[in-house]
Formats: sequence, C-alpha cells, structure tokens
Amino acid sequence: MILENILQVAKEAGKIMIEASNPKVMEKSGHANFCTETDEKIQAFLIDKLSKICPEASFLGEEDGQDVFTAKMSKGLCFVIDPIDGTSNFIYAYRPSVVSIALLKDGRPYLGIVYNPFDEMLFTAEAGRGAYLNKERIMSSDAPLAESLAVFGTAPYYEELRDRTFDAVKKLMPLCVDVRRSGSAAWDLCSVACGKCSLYFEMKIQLWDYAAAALIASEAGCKVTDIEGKSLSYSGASSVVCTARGIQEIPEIF
Ligand code: 2AM
Ligand code: CA
Repeated sequence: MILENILQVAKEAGKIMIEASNPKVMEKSGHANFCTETDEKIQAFLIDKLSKICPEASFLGEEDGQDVFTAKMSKGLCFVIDPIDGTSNFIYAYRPSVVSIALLKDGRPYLGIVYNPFDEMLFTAEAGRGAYLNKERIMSSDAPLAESLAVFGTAPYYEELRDRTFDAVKKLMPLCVDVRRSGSAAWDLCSVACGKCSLYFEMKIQLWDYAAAALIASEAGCKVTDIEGKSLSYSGASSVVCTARGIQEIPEIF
C-alpha cells in the first residue's frame, strides 16, 4: 500500500519533469555543478507528498540543504531522494533523467523507486521481494562480460577522479562489447538490473544517486559493492560497482 502511494508520487514528479521547458539553471559550486528550478520544484513536491504518506520519516535530498547523513537518519524510516538524477541531461534535453526515491529502514534499503518519465519506465524494488520494471519482474543478464555492454559514470565535478576513471575504462573496453556513459547513475544501475548491460562502475556518487537503484539492482540478482568489493554503506558518498549475474568476479580494472 505504501509502495503504491509512493509510485503515484514518483509518477506525478515525472510529469513535472516532462512539462518543464527551458528551466532556469542555477550554478552550484564547482565545475558543471548545476541545479535547475525544476530540481527544486520536484524536491519540494516530493517532500510535501512523501511526508504525508509517511509522517514519521526523515529526509535526505540533493537540493534542499539536508544533504548530510545524520545519526537520526540511521534509525527508523528515512527517504533518500534525488528529484532529477541526470540534471545535465535534463538541461540539454539529452536523455535520460530520472526521479529517484529510496526509503531506508534503520539505515538499510527497504524500498527503491526509479522513474524515467520520458520512456515511462518505472523501476521498483522491495527488500527481499524482487525487482520490477512496470510491474514485470526483472533479472540481470547471465551473459559473460565479453558478450555485454558496460557503463560507467564520472561527474565533471570530481576532477581528481578523472584519470583513475578513464584508466579503468581503458582496461574495461577490451573485456566487453563496448562502453557507454549515460550521465545518470540511477539509470545506469537500473540498466544493469534489467539486463541491458552487465557492469557499471563509478568512483564517487552520492547516497541519493545510488540508494534506490542499488536496491533495485541487488533485487535483480546483481552484486553491488564499492570498488574494493565491500558492501555499500548507505550512509553517504561511495564508489559503486554493479555486476550482473553472468559476472563472477569484478574484473581487475581498478
Ligand atoms: P545529478 O545529475 O543528480 O547531479 C553521473 O556521473 C552521476 O554524477 C549522476 O548521477 C549525476 O547526478 C552525478 N553528478 C553530475 N554532476 C555532479 C556534480 N556536479 N556533483 C555531484 N554529482 C554530480
Ligand atoms: Ca543525482
């Protein structure tokens, strides 16, 4: 019931994204660190609607200043929201951009919802109950890496990670069919979850970029860890590697 209500909110948030044209762009600090008035509008909408569904939950989100994980968020329910993951894509009308909503329970992922309104693709997962795309069960690919696409992310903001990232991509390219970069970490993780590609990595992403989609990927049979192979913390920024069912070990690219 709570999931159904949150799905409705995610869809309405997607509608706001679709209907926004020529959004005003605000600069945050750092290179290519953008926020639009639509990011802020969707974030305010999500907080308003989700707090009515779950009044006891705390919120962690990208755009409203509550962007640091606190001890309070590791107890009880906490929504981790990214109103637009893929903000640069959104500004340039380059797709995809998605709404990402995770609900943590005592610091662990409990619900994950990622919605791409441009293609009407709604990914959902409940911990221990599988992952779904538009209500159809999904599983990650069982093909080997050599027969699969791989994706990676690297935000222009983290200049110090650029060389390490592209060195890893250089090693990855001959091991797979080809590499892709979408500009949305949540979308990349969902793409591995539904079998479009078999490996995703990124050296640093924020909790709101991965919280929902990492649960969706795990529930689709993916292995999701940091680049050292350790479990994700779900408490802040992390490196992330996600591999589909056909990949037994993280390749030696880092
Ligand atoms: P965003 O669109 O919500 O900012 C892609 O590499 C990932 O990096 C995306 O999930 C994107 O999320 C994030 N990203 C892009 N620019 C960023 C920035 N300036 N700071 C932090 N994360 C960023
Ligand atoms: Ca994001």
